[in-house]
Amino acid sequence: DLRPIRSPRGIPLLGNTPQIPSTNPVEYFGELAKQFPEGIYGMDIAGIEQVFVYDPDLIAEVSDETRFFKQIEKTPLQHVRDFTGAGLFTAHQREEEWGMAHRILLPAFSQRAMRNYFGQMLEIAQDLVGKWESREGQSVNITDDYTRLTLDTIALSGFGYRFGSFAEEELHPFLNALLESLIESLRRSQELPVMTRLRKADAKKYGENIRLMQDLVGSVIKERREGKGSAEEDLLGLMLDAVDPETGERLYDDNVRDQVVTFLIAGHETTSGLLSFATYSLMRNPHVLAQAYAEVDRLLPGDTVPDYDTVMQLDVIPRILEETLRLWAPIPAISKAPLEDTVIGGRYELKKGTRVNLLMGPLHTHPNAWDRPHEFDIDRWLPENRVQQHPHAYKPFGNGVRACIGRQFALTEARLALALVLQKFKFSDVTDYKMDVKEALTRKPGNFELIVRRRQEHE
Ligand code: MNH
Repeated sequence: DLRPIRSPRGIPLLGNTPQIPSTNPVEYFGELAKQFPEGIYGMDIAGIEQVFVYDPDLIAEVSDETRFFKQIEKTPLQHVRDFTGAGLFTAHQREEEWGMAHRILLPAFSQRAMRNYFGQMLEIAQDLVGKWESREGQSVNITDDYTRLTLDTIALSGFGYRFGSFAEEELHPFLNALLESLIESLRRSQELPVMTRLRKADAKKYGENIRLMQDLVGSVIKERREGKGSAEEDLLGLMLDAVDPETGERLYDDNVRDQVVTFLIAGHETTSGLLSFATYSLMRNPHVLAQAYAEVDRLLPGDTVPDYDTVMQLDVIPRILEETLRLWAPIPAISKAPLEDTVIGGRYELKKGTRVNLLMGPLHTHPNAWDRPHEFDIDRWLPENRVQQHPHAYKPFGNGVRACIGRQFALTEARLALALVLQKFKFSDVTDYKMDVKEALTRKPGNFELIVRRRQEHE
């Protein structure tokens, strides 16, 4: 009993291409979902048929790794490869580099391994606190400072490299090069190659930005090889020295470079977004903020310096992060493709290789899986409520073997940062900030500023 996958009305020849906005396209795809309550729709974009899915039962099928895989072709990641190559995030499943790096690095991302990074995470979180203490009563750009935090944290704990972002008024040039490269790669994925070839000046700038990122990473690796910087078992140490148990080989030099660029990107953009959206959500939900303050004052009274075990005892803060990832997933969509022609939901035909986009927003608020879906309710994440959840209605870290390797890292870092920030500061939102999402490969609040003040006793 097959049924066609419905589509928004398009235009002859051009299909749906002209209706897709160049800014925040995923937000637009989420809006369209409201017109297709069946939880799936299709669109013809630049001559390629794409499918959008957000019904939890359909997502359960798309999450079946015997039927679907992470396909890089036909997605923007194909162009992101211009600067991350066969790094973990953008590697084709068939590329040997993916399996080698995955096997070598997986132990470094276990919950147990997080203890090793904690000292460095704390050091950078204290840099953030120091900056905000010096801005008493002033407006700070929350997202930019969380970006400094997360970039400096992954660079120091992963590679023993100090960006020193908190000492600078401007964000590090690496970040500008990254942002411009991401924009260019997304643009390339939305136009015909003939158009890309005409934009000669943009191509030149793209090349320069990529060189800037690769040169920076090259010097990090060189310093390590020359024995400067920490030589411990951090990510870089593993990548340079460890032997893959399956092939008996080390990672190739170019691949180490691509992995470091990958981790610098994947390791900071998303966590910065998470912390920004969490702070925003706390401002909007004062009763939850009060619970968070109460928890911090109980576990970290006065100026107690957090240690790893205390951070692992937090309960309210982790639930704030889970709920933030539900309503504001920093990666708003991921793509999968069927390995062979298949049918989902017993009725929708998908051809092998079709780009199937999982839309986090509509999935994470789907009425079949969530009560009061748009309410920020951290009690959903109490153990007794968790067990009743739909098993495939929450995918902020992706799915299967290609799910986020840095999940524990992100959550440990974010728990610590939020706890420390709440121990020290209160915020006021005098401009009554209205959420203004900015999408690149990930999404973040744009121009999110708050006034920071030190908390006094009994506040
Ligand atoms: Mn992360 C893959 C979300 C933090 C490193 N990450 C993914 C995917 C999602 C994701 C979704 C799957 C993408 C896809 O299917 O195409 N990641 C997050 C979120 C946070 C996050 C929401 C923070 C919050 N990620 C981090 C951190 C690191 C990291 C921190 C590194 C320290 N992530 C990765 C890598 C991959 C990945 C590497 C690719 C893994 C693979 O394909 O093998």
